[in-house]
Amino acid sequence: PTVINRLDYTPPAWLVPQIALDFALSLDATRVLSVLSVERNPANPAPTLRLNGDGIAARSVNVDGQPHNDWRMDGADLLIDLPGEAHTVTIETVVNPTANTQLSGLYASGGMLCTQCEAEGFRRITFFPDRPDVLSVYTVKMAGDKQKFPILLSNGNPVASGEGEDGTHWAEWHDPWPKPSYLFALVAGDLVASRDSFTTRSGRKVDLAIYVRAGDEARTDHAMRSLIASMEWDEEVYGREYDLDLFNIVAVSDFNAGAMENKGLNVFNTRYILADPETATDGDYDAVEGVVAHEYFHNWSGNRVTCRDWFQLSLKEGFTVLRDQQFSADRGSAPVKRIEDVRILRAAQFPEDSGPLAHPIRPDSYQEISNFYTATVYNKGAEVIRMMTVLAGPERFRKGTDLYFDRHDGEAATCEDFVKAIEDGAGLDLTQFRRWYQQAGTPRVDVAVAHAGDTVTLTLKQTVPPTPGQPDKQPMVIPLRTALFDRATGKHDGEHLIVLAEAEQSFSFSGHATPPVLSINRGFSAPVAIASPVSNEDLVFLAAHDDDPFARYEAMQQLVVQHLVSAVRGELSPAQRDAGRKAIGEAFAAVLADGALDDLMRGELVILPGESYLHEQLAPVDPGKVRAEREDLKRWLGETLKAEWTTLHDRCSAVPYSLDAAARGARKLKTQALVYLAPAAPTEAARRARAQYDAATNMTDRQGALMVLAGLDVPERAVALADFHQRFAGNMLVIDKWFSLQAGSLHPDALAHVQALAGHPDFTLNNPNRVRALYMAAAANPGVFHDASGAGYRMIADLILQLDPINGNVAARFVPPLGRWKKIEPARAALMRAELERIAAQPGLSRDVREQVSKSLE
Ligand code: BAL
Ligand code: ZN
Repeated sequence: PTVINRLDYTPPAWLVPQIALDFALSLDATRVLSVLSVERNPANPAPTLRLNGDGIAARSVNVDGQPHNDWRMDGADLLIDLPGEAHTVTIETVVNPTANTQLSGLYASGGMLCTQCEAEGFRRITFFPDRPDVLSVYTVKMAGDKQKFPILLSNGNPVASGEGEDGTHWAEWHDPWPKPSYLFALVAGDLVASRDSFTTRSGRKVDLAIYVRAGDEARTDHAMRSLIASMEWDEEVYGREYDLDLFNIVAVSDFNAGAMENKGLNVFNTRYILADPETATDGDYDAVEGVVAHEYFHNWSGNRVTCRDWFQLSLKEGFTVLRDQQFSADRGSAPVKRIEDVRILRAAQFPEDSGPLAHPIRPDSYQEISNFYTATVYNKGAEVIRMMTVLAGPERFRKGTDLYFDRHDGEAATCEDFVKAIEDGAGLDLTQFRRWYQQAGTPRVDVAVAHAGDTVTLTLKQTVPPTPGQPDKQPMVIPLRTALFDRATGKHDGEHLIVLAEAEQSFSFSGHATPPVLSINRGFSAPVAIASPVSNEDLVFLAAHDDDPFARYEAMQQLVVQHLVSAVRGELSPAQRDAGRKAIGEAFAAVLADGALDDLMRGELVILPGESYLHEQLAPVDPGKVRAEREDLKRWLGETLKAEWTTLHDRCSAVPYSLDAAARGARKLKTQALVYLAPAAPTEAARRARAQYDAATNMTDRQGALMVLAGLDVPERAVALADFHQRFAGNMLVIDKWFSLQAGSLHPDALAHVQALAGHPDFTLNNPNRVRALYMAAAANPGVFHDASGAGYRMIADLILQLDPINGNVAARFVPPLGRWKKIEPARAALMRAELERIAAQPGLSRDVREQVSKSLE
């Protein structure tokens, strides 16, 4: 396989300051005429113009207006040797959008045409130096059937339009901002717009439009409000103003990812645009707000300052994830947002960091860049920049980002450029900190606490585990917000920022006559795993008293993790099991009774650690035992606190629907109560769930009730599932929920349900949302995936093989769950490995799947 290495970067030999594209649109044969103004790049004197291609053929090549035959192919790329300094190169290609099931490049979705070019889709449309360091001013003309494609959109501003012959029309767009090809977009289809406007702080009126299919426009209000709020927030918090007279969003049902930040023309998965109370949960509302903000924020962190090469992906993604997290924290409950973000990191990124596909946030090599749109590059990337905010404080960090935007506006920059700008602007020395960009693996910090006289000494030892290609690691810079609580008063004497920079380091604090209770990594100030021997008693204390909400949550998690890990390992005597449960029960009861807590936060505190996070604490893992112990604890909590859960369910059921925090908190807790009652009192839980389902005025309540019913072997289950399917027939996003709830359920026959659902008339491999709804939920459900027979592994391997020729990008996303075999107990591990070998033996795999599978077998 061809491996691309970060250190092999060379500048392009030719630049393309201008490109004019002309599209004759058709669903199955779109003709693309591309006129490139090319100029020699003084940074690289090579004579050859390399135009990348992928699955396309040049119908004609002209240079400076003359037919040109002196070109050659190098694999899929078209090469032309050019003398002199500047030329005009014209190339004609024809593409078939309907046949493009990969959904990369120009493709058809339900009769409309749209594009997805990041990372390397533009080369599937026309030949071009398809690399992010070639920035061009685009002029795009498109013509097509007026009935089929009444709306014609591209980046920038519309400059001309008119009628053609035979029922056709045309439009021309011009984007004044030079951009790389991955930010190009074109949309043509029968769409309706919801419109609004925003006036920037310097007085530019920006017309906003969200284009959707007719009938969906009533579900765009939340996305529009989120867009306006994002535009305001970026001005206030980062001083970033929008730079065009219009901002368009298009929602499309067939989409590989969540959304795409094309300049002035964001293209979104419908999932992150459409929301109304009846069809979208509170979580869906938050996701819409977060993704709309994320794509909007890319206008500066990504578009105005873009990436030099794809190894720098975290430059725009890590930073933009941080920005969207900060925005959502400001819009709602900051503590709850932080907990959710850490939960995602632990569930998705920690396993990446400890598996065969581990890579630094700035990878050193890749075979297929699509495989590096990962939780590491995105979420750990955000955590790394968040640590800079902890080290610098908000004002100094802002000086750093101002300098970054000033210095690199209009450029294709590197992660190093970002770090240097923060260093210079914020006045930090990040020399050693840069290791976060180089070293993969989640650092582990072992904490020992000693008390003598009135002094407490913390001895911290860090270990960065070996990862593929990186056997030896250097110490990282780890900022840990820390507090020492006095047991008697329940208070601490102020927070300390400890910066651990050596392999082992001690920190002393005086003024503690008695041994205090340690609260460390408050707010999750560093993306590390803390190993600290805290007694159950102290964890119960912190869960009740810590003034840092994240630390409170963390104490609850640690209490449960310690117990479940020991239980799974068979280390608990009956007396220890009782004592562990008693401590957990006490902490839960205190949380349920604490009048000072809001319900949103209460809802977080009573969520048990997820199975994937528990798996990370165990090696090798027996997923069956983890499931059994976790469910048994849930049942015990359901029984022990039955009166509390039923009272809670009654109280929360009386709160009317609104989007305010109190009502959202009530909805969250209402379903949590059912989650605990379900294993303890299934008949009672099913009755309550059915009542919640029937009385639901909104999707949060309805989905929550259905989730609980889907996991129970009760008569209400089939009735509610059938009702849901019939009630929402035709609404693709809601039918996705119907698939996913069944695939993710705790029902003992969930695997058989998934196998049957694969044959359901509503199932298709051609729609990524539908594939993910069924199979990603199944792969994330240990009860299905890790079925001891190996049938879950076989099902996912079969899916990968079937999906790969249709959509290699989406197929490759299913490899990592199988790739975790080394962490799993030997019998299952052998079955997982055998499935990976079966996939590897298949000829003609996509580069995406081939890379993931071969790395997973190493
Ligand atoms: N750039 C790909 C989609 C996103 O991260 O916004
Ligand atoms: Zn992004």
